[in-house]
Amino acid sequence: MIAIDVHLDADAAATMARDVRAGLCAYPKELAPKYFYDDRGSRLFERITELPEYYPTRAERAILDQRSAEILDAAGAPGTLVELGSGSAAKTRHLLSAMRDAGSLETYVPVDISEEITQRTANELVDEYPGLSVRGLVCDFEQHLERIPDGDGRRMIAFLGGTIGNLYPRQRHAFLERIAALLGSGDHLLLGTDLIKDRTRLESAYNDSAGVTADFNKNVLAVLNNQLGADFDLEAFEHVARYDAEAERMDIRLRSLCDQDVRLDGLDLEIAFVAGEEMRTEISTKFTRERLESVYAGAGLELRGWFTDPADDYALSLSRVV
Ligand code: SAH
Ligand code: AVI
Repeated sequence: MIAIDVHLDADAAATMARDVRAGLCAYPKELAPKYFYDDRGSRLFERITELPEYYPTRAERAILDQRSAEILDAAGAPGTLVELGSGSAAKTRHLLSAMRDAGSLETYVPVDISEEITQRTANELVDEYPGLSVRGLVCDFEQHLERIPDGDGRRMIAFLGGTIGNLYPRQRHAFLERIAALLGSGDHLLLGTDLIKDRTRLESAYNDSAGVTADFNKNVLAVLNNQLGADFDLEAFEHVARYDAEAERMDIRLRSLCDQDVRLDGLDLEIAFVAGEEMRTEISTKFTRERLESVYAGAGLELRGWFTDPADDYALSLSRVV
């Protein structure tokens, strides 16, 4: 019932070492957001989704709660749900339940970089959905998308949570083109995107009063300490999150609170930070329907369905190959 393929090998460790070295030696310094997600990072993200200020998860859940049956109908009643960046699959239950109720549910394919959360999620789902086959893939979805198992019948590939917003435009374009190449003629992509809104709401969603987003952001330093033998002092950095209206994205950084040197034994590298220096750790792009339509068109996809919450804060869109 459960088969999980793990593709985080020596290759992944070498990629991480190369990425981190390049990012820390660049000016300005930058780290990729995929490195937030060790077990602690995944748990911190789960706590973010419950924060009063972080509306995207609630908005997406409301859409899935109300409209999963309609979405699946528009997608031609797929039997296989592939989910990229699946995490805890908390909201995915709405789709899986609607598939079960329609009698189409056969296979769920979670794809995530975090092995612990993928295993945990698979175990929970086979208990909750008797007869469900879970064929998970632990990998970097930007590297190993083509390893997603082929299935018989119609598929829907879901990429929820707004995670597409964490990719730069060029990465996003390449990623959507590769997804398009995986879609057969009856298959669909279901994509979650956060929508542009006023700066105050956006910035408070990423500067929560309980400090969970700050802990999540700093977790990337803990990951480097654990996996690359670094000696980052997490107390010597502060969380910064601002909306860049021109680029239409949140810009999330860590600011050094003092002049400091950090040693990364695993890379045989010593890096200096000056007081006030900012290192970007994530972007989170916000969209409009028009912008998304042109992003889809550039990747050979066409919009077939648009589902928003009542406040128009967030959208799920359904697309297929032109
Ligand atoms: N879909 C869930 C989780 C979103 S958090 C939700 O909507 O709540 C982003 C998820 O994507 C995390 O589970 C993280 O581990 C995963 N992820 C981030 N970058 C990834 C990458 N490059 N390859 C595979 N998974 C990735
Ligand atoms: C996973 N991703 C869509 C989240 C976002 O909103 O961009 C990650 C996050 N970073 C800070 N808070 C949440």
